[in-house]
Amino acid sequence: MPAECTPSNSECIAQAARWLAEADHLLILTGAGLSAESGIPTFRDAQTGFWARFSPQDLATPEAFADNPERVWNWYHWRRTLIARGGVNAGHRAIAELARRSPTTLVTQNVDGLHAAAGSNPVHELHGNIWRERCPGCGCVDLRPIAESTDEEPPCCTACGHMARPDVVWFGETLPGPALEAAQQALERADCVLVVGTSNRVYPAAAIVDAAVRSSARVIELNPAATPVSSQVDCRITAAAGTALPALLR
Ligand code: BJW
Ligand code: ZN
Repeated sequence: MPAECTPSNSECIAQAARWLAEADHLLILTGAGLSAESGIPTFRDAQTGFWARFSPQDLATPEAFADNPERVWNWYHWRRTLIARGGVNAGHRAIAELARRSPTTLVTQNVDGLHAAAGSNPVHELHGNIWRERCPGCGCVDLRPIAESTDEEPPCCTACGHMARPDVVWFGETLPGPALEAAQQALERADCVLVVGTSNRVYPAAAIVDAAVRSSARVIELNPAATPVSSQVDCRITAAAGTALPALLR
């Protein structure tokens, strides 16, 4: 039975800050809402989310890439310019600081690389990284960061010449095993789970949160809007991450 965090956000923040300080092992799971205050759109927010303007079937599936790689690459080039322009925000920095204070596993659905830019290490990226490219031909991953440009030519693999693709996880694709395993292991030992800025609708990432609310860990959700697990978490902070996360440190 969740200890409903009804009174006010400031009381919820005080409660959550105590739980974070007491945690022996903290699991943090983040989503697009964390980077919203960097000016990077989320996916599912009405009006402002990417999926309010673009069809996921046309941009984030292997079929879309096979059908029109230029369109897909252009979208990712444009998103990289938004990320480079926005940079890290106070929420990314606060998460890096939380991980310095307690043993923490940081798992993100975000592909923007902003956790690492804020100093978090390691970062377990469930949906890949937009700054890397991968070759579907020979499987190699180009670890040189992709230049921030709006170059419209899809890049080719330097090893085999096949057209490369963004190293991200599209619908219908499996998630990277090591990141998923890190999340599952952290779930087994975590006594506190902080879920920030995700709609908890995309599986299997959302299954991590489903499992957390069934576990004995204290689950804190930080999101201005309700999600499918909001009624089951132990503490719900309905605020923007860039404000509430720094407040949790104070
Ligand atoms: C703020 C804020 C602020 C705003 N502060 N908060 C079980 C049930 C149903 C379906 C499935 C299932 N299992 C699998 C599926 C299918 C599918 C899926 O989940 N579909 C559902 C959407 C219906 N899953 C998959 O296909 C996955 N693969 C898979 O399961 O493989 C297994 C398999 C393979 C083959 C055969 C058989 C099985 C892969 C999912 C890949 C997701 N990829 C994307 C895009 C690619 C990466 C990229 O280009 O960026 O990843 S989709 C998009 O959604 C992106 C995100 O990482 C992901 C999650 O979104 P997120 O982060 O939650 O963002 P939003 O926009 O949804 O929410 C933002 C939240 O922030 C909101 O709640 C706001 O309120 C909040 N917010 N401002 C704090 N300032
Ligand atoms: Zn190749």
